[in-house]
Amino acid sequence: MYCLLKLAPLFLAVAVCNGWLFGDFVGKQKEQDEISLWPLPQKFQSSAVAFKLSPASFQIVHAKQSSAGPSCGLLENAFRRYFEYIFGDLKKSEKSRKKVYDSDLVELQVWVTSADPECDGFPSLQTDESCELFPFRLETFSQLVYEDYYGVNKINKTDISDFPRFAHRGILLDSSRHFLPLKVILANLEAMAMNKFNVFHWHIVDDQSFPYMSRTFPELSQKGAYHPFTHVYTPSDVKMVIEFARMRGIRVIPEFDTPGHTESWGNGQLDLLTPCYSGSSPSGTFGPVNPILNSSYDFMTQFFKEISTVFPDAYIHLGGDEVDFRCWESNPDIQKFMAQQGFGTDYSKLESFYIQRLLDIVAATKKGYMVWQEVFDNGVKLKDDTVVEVWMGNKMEEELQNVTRAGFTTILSAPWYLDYISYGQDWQHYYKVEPLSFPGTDAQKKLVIGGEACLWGEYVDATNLTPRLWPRASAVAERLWSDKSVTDVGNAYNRLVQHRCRMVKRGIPAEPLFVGHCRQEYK
Ligand code: CP6
Repeated sequence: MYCLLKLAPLFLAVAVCNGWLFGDFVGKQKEQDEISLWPLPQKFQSSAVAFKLSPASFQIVHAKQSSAGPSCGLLENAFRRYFEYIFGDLKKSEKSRKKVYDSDLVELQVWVTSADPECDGFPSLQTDESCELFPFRLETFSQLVYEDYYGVNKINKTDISDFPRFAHRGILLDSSRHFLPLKVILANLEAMAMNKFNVFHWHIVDDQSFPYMSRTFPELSQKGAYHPFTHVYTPSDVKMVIEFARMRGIRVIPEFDTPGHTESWGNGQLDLLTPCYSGSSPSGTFGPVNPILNSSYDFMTQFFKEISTVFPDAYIHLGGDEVDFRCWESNPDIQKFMAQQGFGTDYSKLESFYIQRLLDIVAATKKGYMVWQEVFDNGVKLKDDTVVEVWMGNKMEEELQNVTRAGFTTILSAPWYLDYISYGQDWQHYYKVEPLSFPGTDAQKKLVIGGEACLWGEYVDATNLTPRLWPRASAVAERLWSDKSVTDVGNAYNRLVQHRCRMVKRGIPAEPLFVGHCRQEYK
């Protein structure tokens, strides 16, 4: 009998059960309270009809009609992971029970209707109807499972129609200000999947260190990382992050921020950075990438050729934020170049000159690019598919208006700087943000494809990153996934308390929202 749990439309998960279970609603009210969907699905209808799930009889299987089968690594991996999440904490007696009851739910059939039967593709901005949404569907299924009064796992008959409101739902982590061990990155990808985030924006290098190990330019990390062996991401580390993310429907977009924020690049690449002057002689310090040397562009050509093959995503983030002009201003060669080009003393023209050439170099690798808002603000000519990231909190709505009026897609991170902390429940501020509240036409609003929660790394490393990020980022997750009308903070609080306990139960040390307890505390 096929009876419940349609997680439609494109991924149909049909559950098979032996029979219907009526009655036996002891403690039902309490049980119902314990179901906490996060982020809230677009549409769902649950009923009081409940089924038991036992690890002895329950299986997640491919439906006969499914276009995917056992050769799909992503599905097999997710089946295993969620089976473990659903039953991992059960009491031994329930785990070893052999008898199958009429009221047991015995199969979750996964019916894939997309055209990629191997599921070996990578998630992308466009393919939100393919395999990549699957891990999120299974997450919803697992969130519907609850433990009854007797410690038995149950699930109620439920119809769900679910899809994300925004296609780009990202988390920015910064592995330059502090090195983030692989384990921490993977744990947070795991937590991202629980919250239906689908983009890992990897701010991998910056002024302070260069942990990315480049095959073409090995000296960048040998001389620019905090430590050349222990504080680096090897090619196999990077591969592992990308594959671990892919299994969870998450894209990995690396950011190699230039021409500013590049101090660490200078250690391993001679003449890449601009020498700053003090009076008429070099001061021994260095500024942004030197934009007047051909060698700088030759380097970028080779470097981004490598990056375009290492990272499979269609986009690379090229940064372009916060360029400090003081060093350029001090350098007589740069001054001469400015005069030759007719830039006067407008150094943003020099910045644009550099970025324009860089964008052309990266476009030649067939990749799309993302940039921080300054690149747009400075009037650089951008490819039509460029994603502009709006990060400045002042005049944010004006910026969204301008970027979308010019026809560019955009993502919002300005309201979601999670590196800022304060006493109290700041998740509510993140939750109350409405990304489309700026004045503009429907066509303009469509260009806002999502947002990112940013956790800049000045004050975080492996010791405190995960609890600082979760569940605060969960507020952003619901804003980017659920319908615009989902705004009740009180209701969100109740669900988020339980969602946070679920993350804790699954091994993610997410911090508490307020006073209280979890049935299973962190161990
Ligand atoms: N690092 C880089 C940062 C920031 C940016 N870029 C940043 C700036 C201001 C605030 C927070 C972070 N730490 N590379 C700006 C995008 Cl408030």
